Amino acid sequence: MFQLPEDFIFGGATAAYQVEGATKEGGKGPVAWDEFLEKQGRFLADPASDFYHQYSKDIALCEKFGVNGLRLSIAWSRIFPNGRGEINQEGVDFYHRVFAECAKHHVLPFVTLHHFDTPKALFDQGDFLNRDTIEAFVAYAEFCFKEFSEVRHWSTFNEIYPVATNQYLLGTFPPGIQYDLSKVIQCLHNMMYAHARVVNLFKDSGYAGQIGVVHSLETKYPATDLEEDQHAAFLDDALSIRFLLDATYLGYYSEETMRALNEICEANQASYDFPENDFREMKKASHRNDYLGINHYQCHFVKAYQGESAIHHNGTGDKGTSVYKVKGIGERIYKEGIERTDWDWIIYPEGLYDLLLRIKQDYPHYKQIYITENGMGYKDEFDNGLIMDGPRIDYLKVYLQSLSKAIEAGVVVKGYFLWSLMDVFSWSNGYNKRYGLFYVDFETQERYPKESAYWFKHVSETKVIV
Ligand code: BGP
Repeated sequence: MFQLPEDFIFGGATAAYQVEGATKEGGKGPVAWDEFLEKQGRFLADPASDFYHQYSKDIALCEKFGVNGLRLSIAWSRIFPNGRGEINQEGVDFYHRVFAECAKHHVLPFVTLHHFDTPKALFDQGDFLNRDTIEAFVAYAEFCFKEFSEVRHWSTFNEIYPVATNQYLLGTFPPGIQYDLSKVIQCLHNMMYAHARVVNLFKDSGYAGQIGVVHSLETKYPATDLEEDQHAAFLDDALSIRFLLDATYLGYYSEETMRALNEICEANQASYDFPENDFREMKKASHRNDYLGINHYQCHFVKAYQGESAIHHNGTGDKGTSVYKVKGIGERIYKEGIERTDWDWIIYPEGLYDLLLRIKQDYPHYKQIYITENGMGYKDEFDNGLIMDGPRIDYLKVYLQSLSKAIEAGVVVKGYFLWSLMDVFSWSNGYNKRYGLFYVDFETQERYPKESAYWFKHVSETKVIV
């Protein structure tokens, strides 16, 4: 029997830009996404799930369905429309109302400061490639810590690796640049340094509560036993996992990480600048993280690849259209007999178990882990208010079982946030890739519990995964 601890958080995850809608309402400042999506012309982040107006409905649903934690982010540009300086009181009041509603329904808020939505004013000046953005981020964080004292669980960033790679390698996020490894690496480092600054600020000022960071960690396996494939998996892992965990928990990059990084740079004629002083701050923060948030959906099988970079992002749900080959790193492939979603995300729950055990071994002072995102993108069918999403339940079941095994093996995991609480807007897929426990009719903004919502409620109540 697979079980989860008594005091476990059974949460639902969201992000401001993906649920709030109201992108031009309530004094909110612009973000780069607004213009990027308009130009792309496929879909917009309005209305999304209209959480800006529907939040009390969503939080009431949490309570009803055993969801006792809500992961959400503050939209930086709702607080500081220009990224810094003038404060938008309407935005501040909105989040106070949301947190009050959470308290009323016994739902614990886990708040992320930055979830892919840097204010446009700062983004246009280089986003986190410009070190000035780091200073603005620290000031914004300080404002939030002082203002929102009702929040006790903070995360600095959501998914530093996808920020860097979607912006500068895949080009699926604004500014839409491809294959620029120098920018990828610099962005990773600058954001990890910004994280350290904010952790140190939080601890030095003695704010109540806990602080951590949310990383997207997708386990890498060699496609075969061949030495060259093993090396490709090592390189892919070094850039996407080890670099971030070293920065978070060591405060520097280990020799092995630097070896991989330099090899990748050489192949791509890329370079980086890691100012020596940054490491002082990062080392100080490395033992002060209260928890690690892990977003984990899939794993990758990696094969050696010698050619030029070539990536096709499957943002439509046409199975089999993904291509991911990166010069100097490797090629991600599918494996016969291993299932994947319509968006080509490989379903391999052992990947979560292996990842958790590895963190316990390599970074033993990690303290606590929350799975801050896991879930299945699916083209749900709406049948007169009934949504039978069996494949999603199957997915959740095997991943939660894997998690339960890792806890049994001694990994400290305190909670699990299912992505997503309700159907949301997806950055590069729009509205047909649904993840929610609650189906959203985006025209009427009605919510309908899916079969998975009833299943999740049962698991939350019994702590048994069946
Ligand atoms: C994570 C993000 C979320 C969410 C999720 C699903 O990377 O933190 O914001 O979007 O992935 O991704 P997608 O919407 O591309 O399927």
